[in-house]
Amino acid sequence: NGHHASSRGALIVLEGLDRSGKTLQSSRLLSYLEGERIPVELWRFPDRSTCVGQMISSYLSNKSELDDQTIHLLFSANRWEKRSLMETKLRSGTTLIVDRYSYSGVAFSSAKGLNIEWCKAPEMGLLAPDLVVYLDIPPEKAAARGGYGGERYEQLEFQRKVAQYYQILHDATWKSVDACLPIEDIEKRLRELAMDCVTTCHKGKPLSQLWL
Ligand code: FDM
Repeated sequence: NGHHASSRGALIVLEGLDRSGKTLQSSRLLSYLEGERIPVELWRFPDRSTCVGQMISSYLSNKSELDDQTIHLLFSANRWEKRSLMETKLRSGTTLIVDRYSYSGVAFSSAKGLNIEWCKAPEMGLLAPDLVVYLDIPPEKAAARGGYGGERYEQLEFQRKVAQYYQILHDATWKSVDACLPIEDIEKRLRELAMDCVTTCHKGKPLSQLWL
């Protein structure tokens, strides 16, 4: 019917430091929403499957060197190259769970010393998330979880700086969840937040754009 034809999916982003539990929680949320018969897909950035994504992947694993501005713009280009597909999916009613987005882009590059407004500029006009869940973990606790895989940014001192920039980016669409709670508690909170968001989007909340 008409209502369903016009209802769109929600853009739900998970953010947080490395080892905050984003990847585990996004896949759990995916299974939950699937079980609720909600059309949903799980995406992640960087999307390493594209040509740009392969350049990013090689940089992250220290197989290539790029200056800070260049890699920043590649991360952004990697979101831009998915933008139209993202919009098509959302408008056709599919909810997207996205593991990292522009907030990672700005927080990580600013933590290297790039100007934050410069970092935000290429993100302007990308689709704005309907919900950002920030999995909040003290950098020391994240490091103590182990399993930093040796990629470029996986160092405590750097993660501390990233955490500071995430705080600066905090806006009205953000919900912080304590990432040190038991996994099931975080999962439950995420389910509630996601269902509320999906309902609001189905009811006709317009899609908007980032940082314009
Ligand atoms: N990262 C991720 C950035 O620096 N900028 C970005 O725009 C994005 C999306 O890349 F260290 C960083 C964050 C992290 C690394 O790691 C990607 P995962 O494990 O694939 O999330």
